[in-house]
Amino acid sequence: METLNLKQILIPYAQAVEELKLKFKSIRYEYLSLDEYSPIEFVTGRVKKISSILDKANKKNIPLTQIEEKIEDIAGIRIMCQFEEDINKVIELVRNRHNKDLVIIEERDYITNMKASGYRSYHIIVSYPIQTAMGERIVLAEIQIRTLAMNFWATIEHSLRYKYKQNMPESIQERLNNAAQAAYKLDLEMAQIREEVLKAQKGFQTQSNTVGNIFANIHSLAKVLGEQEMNPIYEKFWKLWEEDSVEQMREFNVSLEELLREKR
Ligand code: 0O2
Ligand code: 0O2
Repeated sequence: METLNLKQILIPYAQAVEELKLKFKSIRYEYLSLDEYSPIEFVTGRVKKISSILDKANKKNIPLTQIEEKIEDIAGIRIMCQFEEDINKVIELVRNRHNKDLVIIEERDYITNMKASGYRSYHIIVSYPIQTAMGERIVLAEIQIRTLAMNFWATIEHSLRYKYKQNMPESIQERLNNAAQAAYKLDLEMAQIREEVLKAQKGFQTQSNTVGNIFANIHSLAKVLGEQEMNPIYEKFWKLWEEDSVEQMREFNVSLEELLREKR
């Protein structure tokens, strides 16, 4: 009976996860469309499994009637960043939405205050309104923000912890501690070359957007120009493609836009 009710209780959480995932993925898309570097690398989300909810309720002595108020991570969103610095940017993005589409309930900084296990991540607990067929429901969600290195460590540690429960062999515990140190050092190292990586990625993104624009313009021109007029355009494109010059590609795209304006 309780399991049945729990199943029903979880329905709006699935919607909260889908909506929040979409919102953060859209932020990434927005940055990339503008040829900007995105502080969000990728986003995942999940609704906590009923068995994990029951485990947590049992461990923390939470009555089943209070699960929704007391278990804050039934809806979980995870935002991965390339660099530690990006995490601050994402935190700001979330804070700017406070009292707009979500309400921040609590922030937990396990980055400055690493957990004893070696776990590092920034957690923001939010309440999030869901419009359902039965009216508005407000659910809690946990947003975890972490770097790729933090995520790598946490994912592996989580599966080992799940496997061994309370009986993690000391040798594995020690290796995990070393790995946590290594992940921490990796983030420090990467921070040193962040500017270089950013420049390289921005160049690649600009080129890929310019090529996309060129294709769209060629497609439009092909509708108004004959084959003879289009052939030199195709030839020019392939020549520039081989030369791999972003600047020349951009100029070519400007000339295509002008041509398109003339022909319209
Ligand atoms: P793309 O085109 O792969 O970038 P969904 O409902 O399918 O949108 P869901 O169910 O949450 O998303 O999928 P999942 O498996 O949790 O992964 C979410 C997104 O994160 C997927 O991208 C994965 O490709 C991406 N992802 C997962 N692990 C990694 C990783 O280690 N590195 C990188 N860069 N991306 C990863 P999308 O949204 O399907 O689109
Ligand atoms: P899932 O769904 O398996 O990921 P706690 O009492 O520590 O369990 P609390 O106080 O409710 O949890 O909240 P906390 O610590 O802010 O966040 C809990 C979630 O953070 C965990 O969810 C993990 O996703 C992550 N987390 C916290 N500590 C660790 C850790 O030491 N290692 C790893 N890998 N992840 C951690 P759950 O409950 O594990 O659920």
